[in-house]
Amino acid sequence: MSKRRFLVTAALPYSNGRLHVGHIAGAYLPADIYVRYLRSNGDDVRFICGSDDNGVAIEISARLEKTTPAELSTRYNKKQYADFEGLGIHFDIYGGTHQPEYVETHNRLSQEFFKANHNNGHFVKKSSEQLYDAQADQFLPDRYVKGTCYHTLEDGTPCGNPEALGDQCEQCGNGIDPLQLINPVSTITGTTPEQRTTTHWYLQLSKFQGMLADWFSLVSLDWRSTVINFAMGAIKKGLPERAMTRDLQWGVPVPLDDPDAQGKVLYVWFDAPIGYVSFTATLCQQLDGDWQKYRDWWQNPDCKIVHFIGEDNTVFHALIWPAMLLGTQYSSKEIAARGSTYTAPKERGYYQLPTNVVANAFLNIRTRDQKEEKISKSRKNAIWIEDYLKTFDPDPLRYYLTINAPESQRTAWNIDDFIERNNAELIATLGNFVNRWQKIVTDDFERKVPSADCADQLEADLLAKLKALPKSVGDDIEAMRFKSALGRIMDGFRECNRYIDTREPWKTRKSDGPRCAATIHTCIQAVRTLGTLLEPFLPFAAEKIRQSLNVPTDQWIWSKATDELPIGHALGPIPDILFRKIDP
Ligand code: B3M
Ligand code: ZN
Repeated sequence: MSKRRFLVTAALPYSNGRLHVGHIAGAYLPADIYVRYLRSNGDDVRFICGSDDNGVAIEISARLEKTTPAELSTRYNKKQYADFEGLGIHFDIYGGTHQPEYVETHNRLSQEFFKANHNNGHFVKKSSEQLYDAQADQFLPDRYVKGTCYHTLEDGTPCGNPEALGDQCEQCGNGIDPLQLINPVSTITGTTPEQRTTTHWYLQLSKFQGMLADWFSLVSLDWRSTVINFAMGAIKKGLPERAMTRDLQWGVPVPLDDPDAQGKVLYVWFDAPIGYVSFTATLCQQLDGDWQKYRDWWQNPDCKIVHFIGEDNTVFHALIWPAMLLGTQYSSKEIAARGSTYTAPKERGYYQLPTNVVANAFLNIRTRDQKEEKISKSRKNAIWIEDYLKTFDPDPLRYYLTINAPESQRTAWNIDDFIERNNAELIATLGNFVNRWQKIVTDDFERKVPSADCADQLEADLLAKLKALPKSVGDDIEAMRFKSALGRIMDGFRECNRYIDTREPWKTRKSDGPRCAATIHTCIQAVRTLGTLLEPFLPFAAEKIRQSLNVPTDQWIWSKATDELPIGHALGPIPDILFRKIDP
């Protein structure tokens, strides 16, 4: 059977801050589990990530930290990479849209994308009034203007919120046109902005609606309903045109021979997803000596493309990015002629639409006084990965963020729950089962798999349950149900603990040697299966288990998870402690 091919991406973090547990739960951990599973399953995978370095947020952070965007983004790119590595999240490449080794390829591909869409007639050039901060010498993005809300409430009184932001008023919930704000203030310099005229290129998203809706109807059963519902809802309301250029220094220059394009860059959300492509190209250059090989992954119907993101990125990945991809292939006339029919390209040479866009909801934080709130830098309630890793091991975090994953709705990080699950589930259930028979197999059987002559129905039942697990856990992972998949493995450990409690080998070792041997034999086979299935979730513990069973890495794979270790097989050393107790 030929290998399946997958290109998996995880959202590119902005390189102006550190990573916290919410980021990891949202996109990176599920992506890493999925990739590890695919590899264990024998599939061919490329796992792509890197930092999102362009855009106004990076420029402003650099100004606040009194440094340059280049220095700032490189510093955070390195920190984020170290955080991922510390958690065992290994990408095949960790690029950065403005990092020295990546920026040239990234800019070239981004500009090609823009030109292809431009030549295909998907942009309209328009002038409009925007707020300008003369002191900072830049146009103000909506989020960087504050002022008094001009909306009227249902009872006829004015909202009057003096802290309304340029995109939305948090008090009355209405959208805000920054030009209408009363007493607008730039949040960059605190000065009063003026109005100036500027010109931008607007992507005509509404033209793609029919094709996108048709595409969603084809994939809807495989995608999470939260993503499909969001995307279809947006299409029902109608997709507004969106400016894909900005008045900024820092970014990808607009590649048009037009005086109005001078000094402008692409909107960061235009070039960011192209980072997935440009990092793939750099990876192909590194691996195959040919950057053009990226087409083998992106423009090849044999390859499945899967994007892992947090919920706030859904509009960009499920609607705008697919429109940009279609826009490289079809002109606006061709799209009008096709109406609402989407057909996936069958030949090579055209960008494929994503096979799946997997979005998790937000992870909130529950404080010790049981208040649930959004994780935020300004509230100072975040658990930073850098800090976590100074004290704790990666696997307990991976465990907690998976078993408590915000897959279909928001969940909350709760430190007491984290500690409780570490102590009760990882130590008392999982670690305990791996350890309970180690002394017996060492003292009584010279760390060799003993015979199972005396096995009867109880053993057969347990092994039969375990034999079914690779399929059911694998099905869950293929359907992006990571929480359920890990739950099944933990149920397996619970079952094993009940089994050993029934058999009591610590008693039978004195009274009934053959019975004891069959029990230990069965425990070893059970740990072989469960340990192999654990690898995508808890790779550090799984590796210790593998060494203690003395199974070679090329046998430590999904299809061999239920292969029995033969009688007489010599185990490795007693495993190092798998999980450390955490004192509340
Ligand atoms: N940097 C937003 C975020 O980190 C953005 C993702 C880009 S993915 C192409 O939430
Ligand atoms: Zn308001």
